[in-house]
Amino acid sequence: MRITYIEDLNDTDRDVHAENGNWRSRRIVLAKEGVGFSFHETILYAGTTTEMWYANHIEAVYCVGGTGELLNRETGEKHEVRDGMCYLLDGNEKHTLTAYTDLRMACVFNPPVTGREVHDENGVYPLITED
Ligand code: 9YT
Repeated sequence: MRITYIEDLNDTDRDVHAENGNWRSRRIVLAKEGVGFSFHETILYAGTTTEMWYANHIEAVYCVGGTGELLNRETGEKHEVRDGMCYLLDGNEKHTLTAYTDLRMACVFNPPVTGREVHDENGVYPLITED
């Protein structure tokens, strides 16, 4: 059993800040844990809008705080984001998150993120696997 207190990840290599300052993500479970998924807490800062596209990963996101809006860029549909809202990107959908207040999101990725991914020019994380 592994126990993590989120504050213990602060300022470690599991504490990742977006280059554009839109979000911070603390990676609680990574590929190196070898359990088949990664688990992150992501804070998207109030007033920001972030385009995302996880072409190589399935992601589930559960909002546990804040308010905002999710746009499915493939259908044009918009959805209210608030505590208790979950979205599953089971079709690798391109999407955009707007944070009205700080959004606190619990995120699961399959395959797991290693921690070495960098967004490419399309906002995609490459598929990297642990040896
Ligand atoms: C809300 C969301 O999609 N978070 C994704 C994870 C975050 N970009 C990260 O940990 O890299």
